[in-house]
Amino acid sequence: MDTGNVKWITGVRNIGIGLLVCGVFLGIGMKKAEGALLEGLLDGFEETLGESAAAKGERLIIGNFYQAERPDSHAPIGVMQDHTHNKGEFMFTYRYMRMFMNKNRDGTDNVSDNDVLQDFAVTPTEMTTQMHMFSTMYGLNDTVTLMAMFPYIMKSMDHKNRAGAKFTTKSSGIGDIKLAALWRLYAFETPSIGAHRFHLNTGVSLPSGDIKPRDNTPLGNDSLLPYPMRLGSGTVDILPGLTYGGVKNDVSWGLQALGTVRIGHNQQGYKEGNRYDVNSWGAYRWADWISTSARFNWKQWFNIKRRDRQLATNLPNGVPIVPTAETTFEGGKRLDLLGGINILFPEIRGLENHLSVEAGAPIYQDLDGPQLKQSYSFWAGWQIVM
Ligand SMILES: [Cu+2]
Repeated sequence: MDTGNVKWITGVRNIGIGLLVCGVFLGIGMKKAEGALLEGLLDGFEETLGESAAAKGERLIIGNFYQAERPDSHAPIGVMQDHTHNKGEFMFTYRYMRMFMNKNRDGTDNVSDNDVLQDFAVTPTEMTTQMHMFSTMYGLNDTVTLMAMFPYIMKSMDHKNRAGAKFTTKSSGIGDIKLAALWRLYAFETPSIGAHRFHLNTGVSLPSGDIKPRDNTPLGNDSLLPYPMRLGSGTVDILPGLTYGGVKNDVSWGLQALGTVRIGHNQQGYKEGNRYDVNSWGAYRWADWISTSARFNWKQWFNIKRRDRQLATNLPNGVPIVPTAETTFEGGKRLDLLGGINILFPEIRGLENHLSVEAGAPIYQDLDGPQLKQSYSFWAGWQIVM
């Protein structure tokens, strides 16, 4: 079989797996009894809670998950899949993200352009990534909330070579489409302990992003761009996660762990490293319409397995071209601290409108480098709940 055929079959297989996984989510979701999955399984726990609430003259509420009427009913805008919806609720979100990377780092040490140019013919000097993200959430029933997300990505990377000449490469287009099902696990609430909500995140990322972006470089016109400039992973990725959120009076908080697990290798013959994200946040509601937040985001991502054989890594004279074409200079870990504002507008024709912004910078980053380091990230979003 020629390679064109193999790629085509792999593509069909990947899309097939994606559809199958989504179908399973939908199928199970439809059949499940409506309610949180662990409801009724925690009788002993519920009894204890109920008794302590009764002792304080309070009533225990089980299964109260979502209140749209708070500005902090949604996590800071950089967090996704943080809440579930009640049956029949629909939400539309537009998010804009801007990320800026500047200067290189190896491990936790900064390295200069000249340091990188000792070993490579070219060094990246900075990179801007922008994303427009359109997503919808829908409360299929009181157990399952469905989510779909369509990203449009724009990347631009500046470089310098040994002769001091500078050049920029760009790539843009649709990224990897994500489909998810959020499963309500449990929620309980009393006035004195606040509300505590748990849900399971399951999802798939489909290989819709271009993994063969091309642009003009000093190596030649229409050259294949290296890994960081690509718009998707090229593989079907599984997105498991667990989310906890709490609210008491004017304070809310949350904790979320999400993974991205790549399945198989993509059409270019490589596999991006798996990644893990942990978010923890706290928010304070200053008035009915405004809350501010602080968030820690820990992420770790691994190096690329195998490699793209169409991507040149060395010049004819043997000198390595650029660190971004090396599969061992892609991984890293980072802790970001972000501050955010959520604003809730008065209801218009039964629609809740949320406007949110969030921005932050790393306080720790350890990169398998030399690799460009994150400088800041910025998020803005508009959410409509109906
Ligand atoms: Cu939502």
